[in-house]
Amino acid sequence: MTMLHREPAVRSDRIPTPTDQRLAGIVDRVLEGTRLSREDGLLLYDTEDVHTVCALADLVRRRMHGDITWFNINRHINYSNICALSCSFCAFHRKRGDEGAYEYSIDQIREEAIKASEAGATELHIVGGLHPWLPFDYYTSMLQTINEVAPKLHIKAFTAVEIVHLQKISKRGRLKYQGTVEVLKDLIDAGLGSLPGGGAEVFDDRVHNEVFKTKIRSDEWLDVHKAAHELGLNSNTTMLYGHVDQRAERITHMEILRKQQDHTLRDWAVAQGINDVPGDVVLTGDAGKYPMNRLPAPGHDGLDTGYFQTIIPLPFFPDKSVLEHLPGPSGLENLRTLAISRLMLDNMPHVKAFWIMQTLDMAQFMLQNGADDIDGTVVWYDITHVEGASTHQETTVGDLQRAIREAGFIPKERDTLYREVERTGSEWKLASAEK
Ligand code: V47
Repeated sequence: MTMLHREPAVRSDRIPTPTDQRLAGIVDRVLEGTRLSREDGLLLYDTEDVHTVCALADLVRRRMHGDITWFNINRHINYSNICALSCSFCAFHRKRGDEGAYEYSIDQIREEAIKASEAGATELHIVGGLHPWLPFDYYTSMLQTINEVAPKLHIKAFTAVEIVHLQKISKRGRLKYQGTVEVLKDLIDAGLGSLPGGGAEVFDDRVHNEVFKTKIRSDEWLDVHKAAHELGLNSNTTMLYGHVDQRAERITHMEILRKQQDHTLRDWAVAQGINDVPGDVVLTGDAGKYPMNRLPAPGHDGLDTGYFQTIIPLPFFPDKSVLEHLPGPSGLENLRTLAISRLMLDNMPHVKAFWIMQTLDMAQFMLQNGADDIDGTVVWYDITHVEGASTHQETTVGDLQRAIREAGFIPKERDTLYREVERTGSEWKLASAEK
């Protein structure tokens, strides 16, 4: 893996004097590269001085990634919207026989994989509902078929919620954690490359009971990702906020993720002599105290496991859900939440502004306030339809690059594991391949 060595693009003198004096300590800690506390997180939400919150997030983002913004060329496949659950925030789920209920056949998935590969995509992002009747071998056949027809495509598939469902239907493993490991091994053998971050929602029992009671709880979600990391898979994480959750509960969510990532990265950090390990693994500090822009791919530079690559804050989109009466978060709340995620999640290499849920216009602001990744070309997306979008939610590479440049950054294409991609038309290879 190639480490990019460059000087931090933002100097401390670019941080304006806070108009809220209570932020002075936080400014010092961010400049020092010291971990922020829960109280700091709450204050970042409480303050009216959003400008300073965003400027701090931008400083950290530029320390880690300089002027680069990552994007990828991908396709989403939502293989079925039939779901045994009926979460009140979700407008995607249908029951069998409902109008609009669908499931892809393996032949349809094969076709989509061929089309994606011919178009030069590097990734398929595959998620769906908890289908009550599809057997376990539907899922392994799906992965095997994609691998056969498009072996270069990285398959990022199945949220932790789906993995637990697959564990149940595959009847593998009498012990819960061991069962997760076994089902993941089967999926890896069939071609699974990483886990997406969906289904995390907000790690809080009160919120869980109110809006997604039948879904797995935070401990199970975290265990699936732990097992994936132990097996060498990378994964992402999300936070679906702005419905019935309180801001303090979002900070709890961030603290829980940070703690799990500390555990995952501690051995690697000790091997690298980073920070004051064992303890916090802070990657957002000054140059020299952390690997300049990102963690190595699993299996490199003393890192034996996978890890969380990216936090993707997802603003709740109320339309057509049971919670349609709620307003959803405002643009400013989205910006603040993204900036706070960057500041609190100091051991998460990347922060993604998923343009489909933020809109491309808003995602541009987010790049200037903590995000270093905008996701990809997507093409088909059925889970949310922001601003009345159809399922065809595609943007071109040109549009992504233009949006990134206009926001003041240099667009760089990545693969799913954040390795730089070199491309001529639909032909691509990893930039590190020739080095
Ligand atoms: O799991 C569902 C959320 C997630 C709504 O890993 C909603 O790279 C807002 O996880 N309003 C799917 N959000 C999206 C997701 C994702 C997206 C892009 C990249 C990655 C990645 C992951 O969307 C679901 C759920 O948490 N969701 N309904 C809604 N009404």
